[in-house]
Amino acid sequence: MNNLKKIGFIFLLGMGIFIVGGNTNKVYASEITTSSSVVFYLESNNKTVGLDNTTNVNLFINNVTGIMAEDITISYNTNKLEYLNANITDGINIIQSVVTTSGQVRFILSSYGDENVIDSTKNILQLQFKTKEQGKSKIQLNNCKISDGINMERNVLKEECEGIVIKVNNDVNGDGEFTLLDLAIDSKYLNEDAISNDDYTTDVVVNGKTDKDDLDKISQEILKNKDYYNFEKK
Ligand SMILES: [Ca+2]
Ligand SMILES: [Ca+2]
Repeated sequence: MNNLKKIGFIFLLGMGIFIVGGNTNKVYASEITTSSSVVFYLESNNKTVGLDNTTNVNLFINNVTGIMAEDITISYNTNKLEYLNANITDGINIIQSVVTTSGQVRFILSSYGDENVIDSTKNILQLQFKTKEQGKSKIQLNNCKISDGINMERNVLKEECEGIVIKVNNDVNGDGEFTLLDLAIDSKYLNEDAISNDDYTTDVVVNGKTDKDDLDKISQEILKNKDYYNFEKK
């Protein structure tokens, strides 16, 4: 190795040590990507819903500024959920919406003029689904794009999209059958606002309240539940 090569080698070795050493406590600009920041996400007030009930799911845009248009595909399992409709927020237009039979809805949205440019977190769509099957059901976001109306148009990465899991409970406590316990739970919360959480779905006859109609429906279902108590069997 001649002197010139030696100097070059030492220089490169030094740079390598510097870079490796630097990585331990330095964040490079290229590492600060929006991939750690969610651009689109779904949210619902009721993550647990009764069977054959409707539930609202809100689509939010987040962590972006200067956005004028969006192309979003929402996918779900048609055995578990039925898509009913979508409402938009003021200032946003649904230019196109396409529903497939395989469980996808695509929305092409745009802001209504520059005064409605999206500069902060915003709920842009309210989607309504009907529950069809007990269990957990995912609603996902795919193939999303955004544009600023100047010169930027980009795909929103998969990791920048956050879907939602809806838990569909047929009965009150979600064990899959109506028994006396379901009746007892609703009786405990009678005449209070409906409870919808990971443990209970008290609003069996949906009206936002835990009420007498819920008790009647639960008791009818208990009578039908032959696995629980087959009263007529001698
Ligand atoms: Ca139950
Ligand atoms: Ca009710």
